[in-house]
Amino acid sequence: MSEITLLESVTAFLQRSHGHYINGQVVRGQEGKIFSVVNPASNEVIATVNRGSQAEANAAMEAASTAFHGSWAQTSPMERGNCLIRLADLLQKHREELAQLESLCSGKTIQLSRMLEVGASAEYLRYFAGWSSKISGETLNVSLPSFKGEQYTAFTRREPVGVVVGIIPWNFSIMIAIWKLGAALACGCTIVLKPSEYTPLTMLRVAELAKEAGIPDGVINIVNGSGTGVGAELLTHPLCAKVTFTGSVPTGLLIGKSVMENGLLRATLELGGKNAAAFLADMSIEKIVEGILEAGYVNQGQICAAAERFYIPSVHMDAVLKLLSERLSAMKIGSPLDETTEMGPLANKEHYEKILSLFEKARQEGNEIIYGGRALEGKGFFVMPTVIRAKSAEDTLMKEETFGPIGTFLSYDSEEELISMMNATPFGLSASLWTNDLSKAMRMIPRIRAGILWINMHTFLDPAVPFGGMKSSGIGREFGKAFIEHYTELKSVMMRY
Ligand code: TXE
Repeated sequence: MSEITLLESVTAFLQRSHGHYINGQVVRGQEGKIFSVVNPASNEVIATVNRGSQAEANAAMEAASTAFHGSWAQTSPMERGNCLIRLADLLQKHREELAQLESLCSGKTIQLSRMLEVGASAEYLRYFAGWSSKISGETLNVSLPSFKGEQYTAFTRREPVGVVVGIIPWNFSIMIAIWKLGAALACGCTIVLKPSEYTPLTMLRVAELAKEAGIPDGVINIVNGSGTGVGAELLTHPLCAKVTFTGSVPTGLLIGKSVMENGLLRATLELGGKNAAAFLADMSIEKIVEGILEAGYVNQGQICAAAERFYIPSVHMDAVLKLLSERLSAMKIGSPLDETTEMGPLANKEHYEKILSLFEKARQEGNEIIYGGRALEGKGFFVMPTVIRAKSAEDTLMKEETFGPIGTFLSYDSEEELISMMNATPFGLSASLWTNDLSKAMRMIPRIRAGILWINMHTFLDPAVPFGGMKSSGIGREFGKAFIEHYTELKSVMMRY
């Protein structure tokens, strides 16, 4: 194992006493209320962070509201975009520092942290920056006749919703926060972000870079602490105009209920699922296995759009499971700070315990564990990448989101059977279909219920392509121009003359 050397700036940052970032200032918070950040590769505490309460939630919401009505409202759309571009430049300049911090907190391999948490985040910011100067309403023709010969005209305006609260999960703590922040700021909103209590550090550093990028104080605020504590304070705060959340389905349902009860607040909810990847019989065994590795095992399977249900033609099943097991056994599992590592630990102890209990459940239900299905020895939260052959579509592992490196497999014989199995779930975030027969794919596309459907690819997100769930996988869309609708209010103006 050869680990990269930590930068001095990373070691120094970890040693600081951390809290929040409010109105352009580092805020330590109240004494004695701290929680620990644990490195999941070693199970060691690497930093402590202040637990926010009502006082910090209030201060952040007030700062965001003052900036929304003041400095940010006075910033032209072009300059708003320039701010995001300068922040993108600074993310890239500090790429290694941010990537190392993120890998230490989340167990993500350093290569993925560099590429997605920092590299892709910078690209998302540049994409949103372009939109900031292109958000506008329409001029409309009034349709009804006038009574006395007077004239009418009408137009629409897109106005920013106001202060946005963003609740962030631990799986991509920079990139998902940047999705929310970029969309909000491009539309003229300000934001208060609450990172996951497992990964509270990196956005504190990004907020400092935002100040350096010239983003006015109060436009971006970070409050740390628990979801049910400070998270709930933010959601129910009278100055909150919109909530944007990415995370688990149960928490999403709670948040959805809370925003409705708090005066029909606007909400974007991007929740999990039980995404399907289906391979048609014309694919070679080699191509099927490459597709499965892409769809199910990147970042230890901790990607909301990753596939967890795999449907394989009966004739190919045994050969696919054999080759997949061989590929997984060759995968390098180890320290996230080793550049050659392909798979790191699970992100936190609670998640690790949940995955171990799901292995147990699969055994109890008589599923066949073809490969893996156990923890790896050592202090960190490592498990083996796992291949499970289900008995039926009713098995727990075919129905419940694991969010881990577990592929569960079922075979099928006809396309009708395949489509009905793919759709037999309350969720609908993503799906993929793999075939060389594109006319067959085109006929199947309208029948598959998922917010994003990939053909011959999986988990590839792009800022230009809308992303969000159907059914219980969420409400609203991120990216494309679809995001604008969710961060602005549409105001119609009619005039008689
Ligand atoms: O997620 P939560 P957790 C899945 C994954 C994992 C499980 C639990 O299977 O094992 O969810 O993880 C905040 N009001 N996913 O507990 O609860 C919380 O502080 C306001 C899937 O970490 O969804 C954190 O900032 N906020 C997933 C954020 O919500 C609340 C990504 C996410 O936490 C809150 C992560 C409340 N009442 C986990 N309760 C995906 N699909 O992307 C919690 N939070």
